[in-house]
Order: sequence, then structure tokens, then C-alpha cells
Amino acid sequence: GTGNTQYSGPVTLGSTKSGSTWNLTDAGRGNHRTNNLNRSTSGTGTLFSGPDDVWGNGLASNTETAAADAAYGAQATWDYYKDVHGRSGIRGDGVGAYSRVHYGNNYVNAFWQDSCFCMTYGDGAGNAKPLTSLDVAAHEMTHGLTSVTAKLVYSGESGGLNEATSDILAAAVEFHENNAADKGDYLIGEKIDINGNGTPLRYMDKPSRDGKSKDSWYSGIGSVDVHYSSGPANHFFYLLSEGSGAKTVNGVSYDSPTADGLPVTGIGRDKAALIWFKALTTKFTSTTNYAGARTGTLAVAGELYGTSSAEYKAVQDAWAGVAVGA
Ligand code: ASN
Ligand code: ZN
Ligand code: CA
Repeated sequence: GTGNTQYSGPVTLGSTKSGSTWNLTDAGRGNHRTNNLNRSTSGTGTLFSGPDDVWGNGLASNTETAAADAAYGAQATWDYYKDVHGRSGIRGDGVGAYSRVHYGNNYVNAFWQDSCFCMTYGDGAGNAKPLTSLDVAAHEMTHGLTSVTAKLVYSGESGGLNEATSDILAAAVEFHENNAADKGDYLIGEKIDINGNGTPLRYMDKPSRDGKSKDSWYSGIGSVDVHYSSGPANHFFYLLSEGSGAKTVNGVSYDSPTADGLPVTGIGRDKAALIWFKALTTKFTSTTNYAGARTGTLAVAGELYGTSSAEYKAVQDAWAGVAVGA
């Protein structure tokens, strides 16, 4: 079908026909469903369905638009994990999850829940637009991936790594999808104007640009909110991908410092994302902390590229750049 999204322009969406009714059930992606909570805060909601295979009109005032964005985010994330990492669905079993949109009234957040194996989106309030952008959807769906793989505990340093995993792989999804209206960037939530002044929710080149996130590791970082203790890992991913210093990517300018003042030479985001994904799924455990993330990503880099490789050295240098040392 056709989705007329709010953030990503017109897109092709997976759907299913039952009799004369079209359903927003993506048969090509494990029957992932997109449901309408219609302002409720409980229950599974009702599947989006109708007489045609066109979803939304690009405006938030149309009830189907949030569904189009959420369905698009889920399918782009599914495709990224399948095409790039050979993983079919969150559990790797080919089975889709579901999304719920129009959660509550004036709700300015989105979330993943293990209990329903589903993700949920609020409509925003005031300046904050619906929380259904591609990066937010990929972030939430990646919480599902973390839940069934490393199972990083959502507090302390492991919680920061859990959050960073969702940001890192959301950026990877956005770059991979390369949507003309939402090209890849190292920003999270740049489309939803959650702050009301046009700034994104988080920055990966220098996480402290948001006024709260940490750029580098320090003893005690485990006591800050997981959405800010994610900073050093997001910063590590930026440094590993693009290297330190000033750079413009897809028209967005970044300037990434290092904690040790030494330069980092990037290896490109595809290799950086592969290292993070493999570390998440084969090395990290529920209690992995920053030191363990360093060990795990170095082990993966050694397996993929060898311990004498430029990639291995870049992982060492990027961790040193966020004050995670040997
Ligand atoms: N949107 C938030 C997140 O995914 C919800 C939460 O705080 N868990 O991180
Ligand atoms: Zn999160
Ligand atoms: Ca983004």
C-alpha cells in the first residue's frame, strides 16, 4: 500500500487484504501489525483497516498518519536487521511484533514493553509532534532486540548501554533506509521538535549538546539517568564511524571532541554498526558495563578484522576518546 507519512513522505507499506478490507498487517515482515489505541492507555487497540490501501495524508490531523509513520518505522527497522545482519525479526524467528499509536492524551513519549512485545507512541503536545519518526521507532524496536539478546539491565552503566544501543542502531537504520525526507544523521528525534525550539532529543557527536548527556565515562556515571549515561557509548559510535573533529554528513554539521585530546580516524558507520550489533548479540550480557563494552567490541573487531587491523585500533582509540581505557 501507500503510506502518506508525516515525516518520511510517501512510502510503500506492507499490508494485507481480507475480503474487501485492507489491513495494516505486514505479511512480508512476520505479520507486524499497527493498531489504534484511540487515546486509551491500555489494551492492544484495534488494527488499522479500511476500504483502500492508502494510509494517512501526511498530516497529524488524519488518524491514519501516525499509523503510516509507525508502520514505516517498523518495516524499515525490520529490513535493516534482515538485510544487514541476516536477522529475521526481533527474536530472529520471523515473527513480527505490533505497534500501538494514539496512546493517551498529550503524551510526549514512546516506549517498548516486553510484556506485550509491542511498541507504543504518543501524539505529542504543544510543539512536540507525534513521536512516530523513523529514528524513534527504530530506537523503541531495538529495545526489543536488546531484551532478547544481551538483556542489558535498564539501570546503572548497563542501562546507559541499553539506551545507547537503541540510539546507535536507530541511527544505523536511518542511514540504511536513506529516506529522501529523513536522511541519516547522528541525531535522535530531530523530526519531532520535542523541545519546541527545533533541537533534537540527543546528539551523538557531542552528547552534552543536549545540556544533560555525558560525553565521556567517569566513575559514578552509573547513577545518572540511562538516557544521559548513554552519552559515552553514543559518542564512541560517532567517533568510530566518522572520526574526531568537524565534519558534515548529509548536510548536518558535527564537531566531535575526544576526552584524551587525541584524534580518532573513523572506519565508517557500516563497520561501526556491525561491531556494535555483533557485540550486543554475542558478547554483552545483562550486567555489561562500559569496561565490558570496550572488551566486547574489541573482541568482535579482532574476530572480524584481526587485532593488527586499523579497525581494531580505531575501536581502542574511540573508547580512549570517551575515557574508557584499558
Ligand atoms: N522513550 C523512552 C525510551 O525508549 C521511554 C523510556 O524511558 N523507557 O527510552
Ligand atoms: Zn530508550
Ligand atoms: Ca535521526
